[in-house]
Amino acid sequence: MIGGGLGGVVPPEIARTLVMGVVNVTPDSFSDGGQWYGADAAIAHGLELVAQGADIVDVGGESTRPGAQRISQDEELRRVSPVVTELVGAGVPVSIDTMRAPVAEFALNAGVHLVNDVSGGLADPDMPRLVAAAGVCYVVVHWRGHSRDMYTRAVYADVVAEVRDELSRRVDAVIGAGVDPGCIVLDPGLGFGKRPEHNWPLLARLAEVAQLAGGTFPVLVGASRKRFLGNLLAGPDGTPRPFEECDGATVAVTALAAAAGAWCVRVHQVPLNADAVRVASAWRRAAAAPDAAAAPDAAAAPDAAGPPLPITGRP
Ligand code: PMM
Repeated sequence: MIGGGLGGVVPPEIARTLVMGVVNVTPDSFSDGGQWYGADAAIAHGLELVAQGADIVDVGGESTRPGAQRISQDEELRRVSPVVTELVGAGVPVSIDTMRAPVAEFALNAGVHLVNDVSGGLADPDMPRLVAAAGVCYVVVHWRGHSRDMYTRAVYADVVAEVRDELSRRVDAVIGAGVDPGCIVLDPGLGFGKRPEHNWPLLARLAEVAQLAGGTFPVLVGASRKRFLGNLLAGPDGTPRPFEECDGATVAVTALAAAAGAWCVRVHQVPLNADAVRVASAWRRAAAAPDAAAAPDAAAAPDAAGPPLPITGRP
């Protein structure tokens, strides 16, 4: 199937990169910590993101910013449960951003459509079985350990080869736990145990990240407002650009990732990124069949450049 998929929640005729809007119900996330900390503010923000063009809303209660300490499971549940319940009840396609199976279980019972696990199933070994039983999509993120000391593990001789290899092992493990291969989405885990010099090659070689021994998988890109963008745009004295002034860079990454065939981009600021994926979609269609380019989000384009990355959802 071409298009968003997600069990039919995102209309299958959408043949472009999906936009996942972020709702961090946390006091301390990197770029929006504290902004949507209260349930009412978080719910209103989720609805606003959908109105702005988000296809999915990603709700998370635990910050994974570099150096972050873990919170308790009860606290995570307290933060996310009203937000997930309300947004699902309002008909919003929701993904739960958690490393904990009990939190994912609550969200699945509430009706979320996607589990986004930044540890790729490593933080909680019960997660893959739970996702398998629910039959939902599973975002398997490349991860080497918790945020409190993740930079100590940011050591790579060949980052693309190592991330692919480690993702392959996670994919084998989650399939072994019963997850349908057609429900797996890969994520290179930008910034998770990676420094700027590791993030850029992963972005530039997304098609290789997508192609593992077990097959070619949809890829999610989470570059939005991350520190490596601020570093790229640092001032003459080397001071990183503040995250709130990195939305232009995020949109540029979105356009390039979408043109390369990314399945989804996870972003904090939706409107401009939603525009960017439409631009990339027209670009891809024009490259494939010039006369088809004007049709909005119509037929899927074969890949404009490089090896194919599928824009496919849950079968
Ligand atoms: N990054 C963050 C949180 N969740 N999920 C996925 N799949 N990929 C990511 O890159 C990712 C994520 C951290 O970002 P934030 O705290 O600034 O929202």
